[in-house]
Amino acid sequence: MKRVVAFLVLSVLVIAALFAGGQEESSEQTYTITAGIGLNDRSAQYESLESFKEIVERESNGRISVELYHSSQLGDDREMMEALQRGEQEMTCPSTAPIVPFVPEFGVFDLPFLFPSNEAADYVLDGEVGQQLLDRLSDVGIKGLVYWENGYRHLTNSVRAVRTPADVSGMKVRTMENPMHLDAWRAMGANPTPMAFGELFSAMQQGVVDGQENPWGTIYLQNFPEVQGFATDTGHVYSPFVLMIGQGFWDNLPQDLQEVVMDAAIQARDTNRELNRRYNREYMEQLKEIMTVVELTPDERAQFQGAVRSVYADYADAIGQDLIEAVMEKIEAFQSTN
Ligand code: KDG
Repeated sequence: MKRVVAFLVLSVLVIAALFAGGQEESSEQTYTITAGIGLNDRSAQYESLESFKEIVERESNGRISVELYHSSQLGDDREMMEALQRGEQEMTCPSTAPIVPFVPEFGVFDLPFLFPSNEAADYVLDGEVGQQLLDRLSDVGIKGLVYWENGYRHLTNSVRAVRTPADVSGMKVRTMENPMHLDAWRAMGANPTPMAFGELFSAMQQGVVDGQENPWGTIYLQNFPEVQGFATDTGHVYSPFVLMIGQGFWDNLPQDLQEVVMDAAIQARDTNRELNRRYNREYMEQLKEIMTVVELTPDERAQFQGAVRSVYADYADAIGQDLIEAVMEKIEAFQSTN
């Protein structure tokens, strides 16, 4: 009997030791995050990803390595999000506009002239409404980490100096692949075409489109002045970026590594906003040296605002009137205390 008990105890100990060994092995498992973006390696977005990579690799003691790809090397925003869903790529960072086909509520951030300042945008995005939307991404197999910044978008074109909506009449303007952007440009009188970012430069070069709209940093760093002679500080929409990771990959990461990734995403967000704002300021000044930059008067800007107002009512159902009101209330709350 004693022998049987001793045998059983020994067996239990051996099995326990085996399991303990297994756990140790899994905590030493290594992971690779392949991250891709559409902008090039001179962008604030890429530099911020480099900072994310540096923090993650250091803080995970090499258990996570991050590989970076720029200039749509891994595909356009929509394709990369689909690759995240299939578990074929781990990370990307699109503007909110191409997220709308996946989660329609993200359209709220594409409403023209919504955010009065970068700081008001930070307040809403980093608050509960922003978080609510990030959480909605898990319905489509994606974990939304944090908001980074693309920034205020401005019109450039190869035809004429634009001061009023009448000046964009009939102009072929490339927009991001999002119906609200198309409708907003139609309302301003343009003839818009949706297109992935990776195709934009050659479309402008070949005259497939006359113009496009992007933040100053992108206009400068992607060499758009080579094919566009005119810019106008329309600032018609503030474009957030969403740093996102495949939900399957995320769920498989041990908790301590999830914390490392989330902390790095937040630290790199702060770097990103600081860098992006500086770039947008500095590159606007540099653009003035190489292209005609029109700065709108308040009255001229009001004409653009008036032209696109209809979009708010037209998209209330698709986005949800409650959500639009919740965002506007947050903006008002921010404005009244700042
Ligand atoms: O890396 C981000 C880009 O892919 C894209 O979102 C940039 O604003 C953009 C655009 O115009 O497509």
